[in-house]
Amino acid sequence: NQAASVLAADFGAGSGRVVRGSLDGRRLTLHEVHRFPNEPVQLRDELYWDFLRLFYELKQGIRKGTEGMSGRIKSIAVDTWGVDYGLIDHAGRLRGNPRHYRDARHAKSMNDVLEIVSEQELYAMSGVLPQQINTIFQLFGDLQDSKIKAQDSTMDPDADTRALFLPDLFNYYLSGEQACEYTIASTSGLLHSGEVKWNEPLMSRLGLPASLFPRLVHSGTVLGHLSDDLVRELYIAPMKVVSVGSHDTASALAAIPATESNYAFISCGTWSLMGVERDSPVLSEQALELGFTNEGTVNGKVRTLKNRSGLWLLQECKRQWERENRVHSHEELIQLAASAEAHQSVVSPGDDVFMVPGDMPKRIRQYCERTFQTVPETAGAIVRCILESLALEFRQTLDELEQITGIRPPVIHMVGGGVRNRMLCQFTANATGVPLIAGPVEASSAGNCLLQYVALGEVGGLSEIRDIVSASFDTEIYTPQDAECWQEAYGKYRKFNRLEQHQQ
Ligand code: LRH
Repeated sequence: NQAASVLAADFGAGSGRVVRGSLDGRRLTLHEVHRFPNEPVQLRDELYWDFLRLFYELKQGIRKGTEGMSGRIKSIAVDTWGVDYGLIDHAGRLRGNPRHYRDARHAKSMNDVLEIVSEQELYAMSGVLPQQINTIFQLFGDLQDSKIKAQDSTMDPDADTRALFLPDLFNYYLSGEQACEYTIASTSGLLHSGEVKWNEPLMSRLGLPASLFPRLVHSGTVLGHLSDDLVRELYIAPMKVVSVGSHDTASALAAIPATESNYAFISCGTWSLMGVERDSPVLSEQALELGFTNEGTVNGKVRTLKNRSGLWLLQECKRQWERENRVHSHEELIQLAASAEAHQSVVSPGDDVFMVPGDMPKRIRQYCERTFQTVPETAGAIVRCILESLALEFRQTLDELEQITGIRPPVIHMVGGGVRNRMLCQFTANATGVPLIAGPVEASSAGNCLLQYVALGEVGGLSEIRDIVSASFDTEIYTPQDAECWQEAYGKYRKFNRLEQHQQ
């Protein structure tokens, strides 16, 4: 009597994986069957995702994940990073590769939109913090480049161009069904704040046609079945295609093994998303000023969070050192950081200068020079500076969460790849003065699998998911240490941040 399994495809901005999840009683086990790099392609001054390669990898994953399972895979679901989308024509053909959220065009598109609708209005209407990566700005850029026809242009053969967020695009080519899932759509800036509903008045003000997106569905919806063509091509048994929390962050948060209320979460990978789960969005002026956004959770509620750079700086430094033939393994870098001197310099990891790919060690040095700090020269000093800065930014975010919600979270749950970085976990507990519970690492895949079981009627809902995660994965607790020197470091961090803001 072997348990039925599901396949979860989790696409991150740097790599993707297909995982087979099996629920045996109340225990979920994950088995990674396929892992692959996700490398964007720069084409002149434009940056794209290689969608066809990603779809190829997805098929490889399905093939490997079904091997030897003789029809026991019930379903598949996809989750990806937020905001990006592909355009398809009336016949469902892909109209070019999806743009990358780090494409340089988006800064201009954002400014153009803000001439029509102010930041305050956008925030009040959508609950989403205006950031240049947001779908709303990217789509406006497409409109200006005539990739999308304006709302009032009738008689146009392209009038029924559709936009599908990346997970919805994968689902469409897997199943033939077009739908937008709530959590991924909530990253767009185009929903009514806190509601599962397209914001048509907002779209109309920008000239975006209401027909641009298909219907919205809740997380945990069975969309359809793997298309017959794919079943034949892959030589596998049929399976269902499910929309889970299609935004990777939403899937990751579903897999937080929380037993207490009012906890803060950090979902840490390339990005770090830190916030709290709530029944309704926070839309105050203060929340906007402090940079908080409101996105959707798998149970149709809201996560109020800060969307900031996570391990991106470290990943980019590593890439730069590789280009210079100074290859360091991740473990080596952490060891070097451990022996570097503490609290020498801090940067603001979310600063615009760190946004686009490039020579990150140089940009970090320049940042420190500009702010009259000790300039970190060695790899160890740079890595230490990045990890301390991230931890201090988490401290600031925790304070701000208290300011905007009136509640100080008594504990932090960290999930995602960042959990592997034990130094970052300990620094975060130290900087915030709050215990940190770390794990699971593969939270997005776990959340993805368990939402499929909800859609299949085998798991009851979110609180059952959390129980299963607690029973299935180990977590580690980090207790705060060295309060005094971290408090001092925090004072320094605040000072340099203010200095930076004044100079801009
Ligand atoms: C993290 C993430 C984040 C943002 C970004 C574009 O992987 O999904 O929540 O939306 O990618």
